[in-house]
Amino acid sequence: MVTCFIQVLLLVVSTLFHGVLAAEYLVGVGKDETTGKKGIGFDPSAIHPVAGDVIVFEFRSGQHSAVQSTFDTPCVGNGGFNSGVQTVSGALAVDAPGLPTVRLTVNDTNPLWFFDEAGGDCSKGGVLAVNPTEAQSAAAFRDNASKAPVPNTSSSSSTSASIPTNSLATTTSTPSSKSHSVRGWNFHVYLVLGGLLLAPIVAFL
Ligand SMILES: *[C@@H]1O[C@H](CO)[C@@H](O)[C@H](O)[C@H]1NC(C)=O
Ligand SMILES: *[C@@H]1O[C@H](CO)[C@@H](O)[C@H](O)[C@H]1NC(C)=O
Ligand SMILES: CC(=O)N[C@H]1CO[C@H](CO)[C@@H](O)[C@@H]1O
Repeated sequence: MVTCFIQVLLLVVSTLFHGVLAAEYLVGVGKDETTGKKGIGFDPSAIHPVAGDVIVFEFRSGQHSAVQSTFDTPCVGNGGFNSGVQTVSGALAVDAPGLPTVRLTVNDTNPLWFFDEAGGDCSKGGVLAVNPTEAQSAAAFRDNASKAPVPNTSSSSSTSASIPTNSLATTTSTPSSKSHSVRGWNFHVYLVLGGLLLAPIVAFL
C-alpha cells in the first residue's frame, strides 16, 4: 500500500518536473563526435530543442567559440549569438570537470546554425545544426561549410576579431543568468512540494 502510494507520488513529481523544467542540450565544442576525443566540431553536431530549452556550449581544450551563422554562409557570423573566444589549457582532458560553458536559450523551433569561429575549422566540419529541416539538413549545412572560402587566419586578422567577440560574450551572459534563476525557482517549488507530500508518508512509517 505504502509502496504503491510512493510510486504514484514519484510519477506525479517526475511528470511535473518534466513538464516544467526545460531540457538542457550539452554540446561539446572542439570535440569530435565520432571519436569522442578532442578534435574538430561540435558533439553532437545536430540537436532538436524546443522553445524554452537551453543549449549549453561546453568548450574543450584549445581556442574555440560558438558563433551563429546562416545556412547559406555557414562560416560567417550573422551578428546573432556569439559565445566569445574560450581558451582552455591543452593539458585538460576532453571531458575534464569545470570546463567553461556558455548558455543559449532557444525560443522556438526555427533552424539555427553555428560554427566554431575560433577553432577555425568551419569548412572541415566545425558546424552545429539546431533544428535542421528536410530542405535545410545538417548534412547540407556541413556541405555548404565545406565549400565556404577558407577563412583568412593571418595573425593580424584573428587578433582583431577576438576583441568584438569578447565584448559580445558579456552581453550574452544576461539571458543565461536569467534562466538560472527561473530554474532555481522551479526547483525550490518542487522541493517544498516534495517535502509536503513526503511528510505524511514519513509520519505513517
Ligand atoms: C531567446 O530570447 C532571449 C531573450 O530575449 C535571447 O537572449 C536569446 O538570444 C534568444 N535565443 C535565440 C536563439 O535567439
Ligand atoms: C589575409 O589577410 C591578410 C592581412 O589581413 C592579407 O594581406 C592577405 O592577402 C589575406 N589573404 C587572403 C587569402 O585573403
Ligand atoms: C553557399 C552555398 O553553397 N549554398 C548552398 C547551400 O546548400 C543549399 C542546398 O543544398 C544550396 O542550394 C546552396 O547553394
